Amino acid sequence: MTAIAPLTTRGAWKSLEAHYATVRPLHLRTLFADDPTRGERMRAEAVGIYFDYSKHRITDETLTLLLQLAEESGLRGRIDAMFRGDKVNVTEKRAALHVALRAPKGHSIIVDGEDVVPQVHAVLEKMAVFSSLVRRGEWRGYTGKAIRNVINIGIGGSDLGPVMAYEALRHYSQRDLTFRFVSNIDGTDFAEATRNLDAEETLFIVSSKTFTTLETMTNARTARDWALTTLKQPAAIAKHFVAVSTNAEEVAKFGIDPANMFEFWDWVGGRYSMDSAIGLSTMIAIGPDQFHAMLDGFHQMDEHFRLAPFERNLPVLMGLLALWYNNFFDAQTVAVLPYEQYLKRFPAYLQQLTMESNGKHVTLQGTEVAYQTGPIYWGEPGTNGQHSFYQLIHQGTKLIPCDFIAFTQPLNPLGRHHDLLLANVFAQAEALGFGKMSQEVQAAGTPSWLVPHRIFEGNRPSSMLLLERLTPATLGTLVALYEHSVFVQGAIWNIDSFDQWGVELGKVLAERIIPELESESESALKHDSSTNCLIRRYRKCKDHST
Ligand code: G6Q
Repeated sequence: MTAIAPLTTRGAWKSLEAHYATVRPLHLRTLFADDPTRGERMRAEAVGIYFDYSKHRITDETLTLLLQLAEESGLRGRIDAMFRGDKVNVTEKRAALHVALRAPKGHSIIVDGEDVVPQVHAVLEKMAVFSSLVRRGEWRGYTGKAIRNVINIGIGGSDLGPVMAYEALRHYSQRDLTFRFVSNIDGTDFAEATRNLDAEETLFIVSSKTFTTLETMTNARTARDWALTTLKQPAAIAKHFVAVSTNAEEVAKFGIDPANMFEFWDWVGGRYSMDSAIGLSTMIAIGPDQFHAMLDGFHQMDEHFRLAPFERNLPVLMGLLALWYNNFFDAQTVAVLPYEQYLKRFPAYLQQLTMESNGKHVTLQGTEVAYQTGPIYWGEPGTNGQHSFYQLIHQGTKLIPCDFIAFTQPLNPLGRHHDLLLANVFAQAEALGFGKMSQEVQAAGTPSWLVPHRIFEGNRPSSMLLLERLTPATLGTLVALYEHSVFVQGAIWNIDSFDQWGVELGKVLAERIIPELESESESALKHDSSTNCLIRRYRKCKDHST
C-alpha cells in the first residue's frame, strides 16, 4: 500500500476547509435564483437512476474540490485494488470481493491464485436447481408433503439482506410460499415465526458464514427440536434443513447433509452477502431468473462505478456529498427516505451496511483518526415519516441531509395513489430546500406571535434518486450504489470498511455471563458492582419453571 498523506493535510482538504466558510452562509434560494439552470446541471444519470444533487449546499467549486480530494486520496487506486481482489480488508487480511458475486460468466477474478467467478456460478447453479424444486413443490418434506414455508435463520449480514430483499421484491414472489425470518435470540422471534406452521411443510435455511454464531446456532437447534417434535425421525432433518455457510465442518456436525450446503467464501463480508448463497431465500421467493436480473443490476452499477469518470460517477458523488456534510458541516446523520412501501426494510439494511463498514476510529495504519468517520444512517418510508420525525428535519436545530428515493411507476397502480405519493416526495425536498420565510408566513395572515413558530428556514439539503420501477434489477443497482458510496467514504477516511471488530466483541461478551445466569450455585461475581447487582437480581427473579 502506497503511503498517503494524512487526510487533514491533503491540499484539497485544506482548500475545502477555507471553501466551507464561504459556502456555509449561502442559501439554496440564492443558489437557485443565481443560476436558473442549476436543477438541470446538477444531476447525473446512470444505470436507470436519475440523481438530482442540485438541492445540496454546494457550488461548482465545492464539487471540484471534493473530486480533487478523491484524487488526492488515491480513490482510483483503491477502486482498482478492490475489483482486482487485493486484500483491501487489511485487518482480516482478506479481499472484499462482493463484486465477484455478480460478475457474469466468463469474467475472471483471481483470489489466491484461483479464479473465483466459476465457483460463484457453480453455487448459483446449485441454488437455482434447489430453488426450482421448492418452487415447483417437488422438494418434498420427510412425510412426502411439498414445502410451503421457508424460514431463514440467520442474524446481521445473514438476515438483514434476505429480509430486506424479500420485502422489497415481494411483488415478484411466489405467493403460495410463506417466508419468515428468525434472527433474534429472544425466543419470541422463533415462537412467532413458527406459530401455526406445519413442520411437515417447513424448510429451514440456516444461514451463517461461520456457523458458530450464538443466536443462529441456538435458533437452529430450537428449530431442529421443533421439527422433530412432529417428524420424530432424525433422518427427517435432511429434508427440512439446508445450510448456507463457509464452514462445511460445522454444518456437518450440526447434522445437515453437506450436499444441502450452499457455499460462500471468506472474501464475502456478511453485510455484502445478500447476493451470495445468503440470498437463497430470495431466490426461492422470486425464482432464479429474477435473482439473476438482480445480480445484473448489481453488476451494471459495479461497472459504472469502476469505469465512469468521477464527476459523473453516482457512488463517487454520493460518497463525496456524505463526506462534505459529515466532515465540514458536522452533520451527524443521513436520513434515507424511500417513497416505496416495499423498501420498508431498506433503511435498516443500510444501517448495517454503512455503520458497520465505516464506524471506525483508526486509519488503515492503526493511528487514531483526526476527523469524523461514518455518519449515522436511519430512515423510514415516506409518506409515513412525514407524520412523525420530519418535523425535526424541517425545523429542528440539527442538519440532516436526506436521500429521497422514488419510482415513477407504481407496482400496485391504484387510482391517484402514485401521483399523491410522488407529489409528497417532491414537495418535501422543495420545502426542505427553500423553506418558508417570515414575509410569506406574515402574508398568509399569521398573527405576529405565531410567525416564528411557522417559519421554515429551509437550506436543508437532499438528494433525489428517481428510478422507473422497483424491480430485482433496480434493487441490485440501488444496493450496489450504497455499497460503493460507503467504499468511497471509507477510502477517503483511510479506514478499513470491511472489518467489524465491534461486532466480533459482541459475539464473545455474553459468553462469560451465560453460565452465571444459568448456574444454581451462588458463584462469586467479578464484574463491576452494577453488573453484579443486575445478575443477582435476574437470578432472584427469573422464572425457574422453564
Ligand atoms: C457482517 C457482520 C455480522 C455477521 C453476523 C452473522 O458484516 O460480520 O453482521 O453477518 O454476525 O455472522 P454469521 O453469518 O457468521 O452467523
